[in-house]
Amino acid sequence: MLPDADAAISRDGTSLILAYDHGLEHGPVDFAPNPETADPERVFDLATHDAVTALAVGKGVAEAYYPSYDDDVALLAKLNGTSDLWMGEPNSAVNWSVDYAAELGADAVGFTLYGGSNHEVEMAEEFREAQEDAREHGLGVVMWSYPRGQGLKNDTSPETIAYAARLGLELGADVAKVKYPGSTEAMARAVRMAGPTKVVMSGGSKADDRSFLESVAGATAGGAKGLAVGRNVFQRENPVEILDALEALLFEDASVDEALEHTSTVPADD
Ligand code: FBP
Repeated sequence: MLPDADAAISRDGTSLILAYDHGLEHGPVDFAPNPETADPERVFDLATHDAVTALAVGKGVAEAYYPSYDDDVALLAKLNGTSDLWMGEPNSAVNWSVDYAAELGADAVGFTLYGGSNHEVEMAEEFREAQEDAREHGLGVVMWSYPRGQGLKNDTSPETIAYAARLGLELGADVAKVKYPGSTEAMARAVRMAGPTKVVMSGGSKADDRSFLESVAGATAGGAKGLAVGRNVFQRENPVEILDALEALLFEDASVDEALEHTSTVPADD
């Protein structure tokens, strides 16, 4: 981890990364709730929202769309990814090099590591190459740190998430993106384990406005420096509203109730 390596994808040390690698990771099913979002241009337009500090996409989408947005959007090049059609032990193909990502104008690179998978060793070796190449280009490195595989099924227990965050530090990530472990205390432990590596919360499947914003507030109260979110933004009927709410929560010190005023959810009575 290098100080300020994430500066290009953060604002005042906090990141709101819009993740849009779902067409690869999950397939078209993720676009069904808001079919317009199958069109990457819609999501690039969303990424121009002031709240968004970077857009995470794979190579093909970056190649096709980023040239029209490179003045307005910071590119987080998601280097590896595998489709949901793959039925083997968790693994992720490296789909583009850091050199090519830099050529396309990337501001940082992203890499999934499935700690605990039978493929952990090769993934860690691939991460090592990407991390060192990123250093040569002066690019920050974000690790999607998702322990899973063998006996570990998408585990979000506090101990597993603390380990996931620690893997980010141990392997040289500037930012570790981990699932929300369910409480502020558990997130605080993960943040402690990550040391200088910043921890951001992974958005998860779509939740109602209040629960989603409460989990973001819980994570940041535990020291998380923002979030990387996909479905909880682009699957909403009005993604701009939730981005307004996230901007208030992450960058303007708003409470959850105050942030909810940007959405159509009616705040609870006192
Ligand atoms: P979400 O906010 O939609 O959960 O996106 C975050 C993310 O890490 C994406 O970048 C990725 O496509 C997806 O989650 C992977 O989710 P999982 O592997 O847990 O199904």
